[in-house]
Amino acid sequence: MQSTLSQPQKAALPTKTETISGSKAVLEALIAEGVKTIFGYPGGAIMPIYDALYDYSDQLEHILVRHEQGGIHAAQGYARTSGDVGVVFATSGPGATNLVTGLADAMIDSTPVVAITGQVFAHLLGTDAFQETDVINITTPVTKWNYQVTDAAEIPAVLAKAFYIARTGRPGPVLIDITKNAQLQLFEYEGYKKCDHIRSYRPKPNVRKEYVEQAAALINEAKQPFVIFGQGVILGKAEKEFIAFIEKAGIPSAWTIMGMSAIPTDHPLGVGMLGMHGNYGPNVLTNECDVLIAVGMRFDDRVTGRLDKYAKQAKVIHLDIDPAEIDKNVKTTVPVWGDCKETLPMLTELIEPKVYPQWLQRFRDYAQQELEQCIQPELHPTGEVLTMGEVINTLNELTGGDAIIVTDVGQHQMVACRYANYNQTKSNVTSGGLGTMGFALPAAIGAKYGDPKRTVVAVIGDGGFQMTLQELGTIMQFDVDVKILILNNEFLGMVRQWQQLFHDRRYSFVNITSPDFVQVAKGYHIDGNSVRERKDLKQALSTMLNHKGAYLLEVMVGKENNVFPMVPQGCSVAEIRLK
Ligand SMILES: Cc1ncc(C[n+]2csc(CCOP(=O)(O)OP(=O)(O)O)c2C)c(N)n1
Repeated sequence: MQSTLSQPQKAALPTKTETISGSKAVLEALIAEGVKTIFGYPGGAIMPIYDALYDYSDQLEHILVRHEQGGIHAAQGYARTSGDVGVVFATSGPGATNLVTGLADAMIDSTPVVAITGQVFAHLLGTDAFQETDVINITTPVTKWNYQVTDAAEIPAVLAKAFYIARTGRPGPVLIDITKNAQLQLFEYEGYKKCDHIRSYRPKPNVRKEYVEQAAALINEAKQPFVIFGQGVILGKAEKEFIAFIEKAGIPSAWTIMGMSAIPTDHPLGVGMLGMHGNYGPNVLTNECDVLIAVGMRFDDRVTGRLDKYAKQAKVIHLDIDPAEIDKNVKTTVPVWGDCKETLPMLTELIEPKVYPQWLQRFRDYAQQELEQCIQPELHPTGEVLTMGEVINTLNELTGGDAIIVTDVGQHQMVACRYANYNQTKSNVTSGGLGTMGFALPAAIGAKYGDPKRTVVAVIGDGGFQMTLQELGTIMQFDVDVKILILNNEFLGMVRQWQQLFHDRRYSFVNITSPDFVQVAKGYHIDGNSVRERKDLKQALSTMLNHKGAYLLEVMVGKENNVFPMVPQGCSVAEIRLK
């Protein structure tokens, strides 16, 4: 990967007041916040910031994406693998509106991103000026906070607030819109002060000990407790605390798609993935546990299925940092509002060490049924065509579970998440809540910048790849070492599966033609290959992984390969079907 940076630089903070431009203040703020990489795309209304950036190339690395949507997905990928805030720049009007999907995606998946948009001169606001859009109103529902700056003197404090809000509490995207006059304006700069408090914003509540005690009492009395966890464990950097908790409690634990990789896939208490295409046991047994302990997850409808038939028999303990999540979808018996990095150790101290061999065995029995009826046929098909599962399984063999897997949206996403192995945290990057096709390729670029030492494999469908394939240009220009694995079923597979199962196989506009992906990659000077036969699969994957630099591998898979198990929409989790 080409890096224009040598060593991380210290922020060149002035020791006394000096006169600087608003644009320079923006870049000083980024440096003071520890930002090293910006994803972005220039344009008229953000030109002063780009002009200032010209002098900062030894301190800030700017990755020129090919579309602003690519920029924000890259910033999201960066945030997800680095554990820090991703930053994206865009110009006003179309540049800013191109960020909207990514902001919505970051909002629903709690991803810390700071987006900085240029805006027309303040005196032109409201005049339908060239490339003027009311980005503040457009992005209000899809940002944790947004703000328009019209005076340069506001910039340091506003950006300090932006980073504080993006990364604290339940993280999320923040958009700061800066008018061109404010970027150009000179002002008396008094240095940058990081924000650590905002009136009326309480990112971290004081934990109520009595609720932790009530939760511990419920857990200590439970006969069949079950832990379900989400990305809150990763965002709270509480993986160790979480593992200590489940290991002392001895409780079987299942992850949501966003919680994946918080514990190693082969952890003895890990019983698999929840949700519509999750594993059999954790879905069925949600409706048989007596105490359900939800940690850093939000009871998304894809996880709960039909709510009026969800875990009705269980007492529910919900640990979450966002009070809005408690009682939102599922009525809680004991709410534990707080940062799970704090609440989990408090709970661990109060619980008795236990094991539940018979209860755990029930998960294993269901896993065995799933293995026989679902997994074995997927991994060892009798037919000639490759299945998505065997591709991911072979990838596992070669990466040993050490790679970061970035997925797009569709069948391949569900298969990648179900079949990929993870040894370490922050290894699964996917668009969970919004389900944004086109996410994976740019997010993989950001994921690589966020954790450059690790292998990054983007698993993408033939449909989703065609949504953001222009980012091959970014990969080419900045020599980004991402491996692109396209699972090509010549269909918009997930929609086709639903049409097959619920619309009498009326395949309405899901037949998608693709270009020669290998030739497309070659046009961007990226090597690649395409395979369709089992005998070639392992070698092709190995060549991809061992290739120096980016590589695209297309694997032709069964056209009507379906993803099972599945909880049909409108059904209870207990009605999950193996076929
Ligand atoms: C931007 C966007 N448009 C439409 C959809 C609806 N959708 C969900 S999955 C899917 C099919 C994806 O097809 P492909 O990328 O080929 O992956 P596959 O399901 O075949 O693995 C579609 C159209 C979406 N999730 N995102």
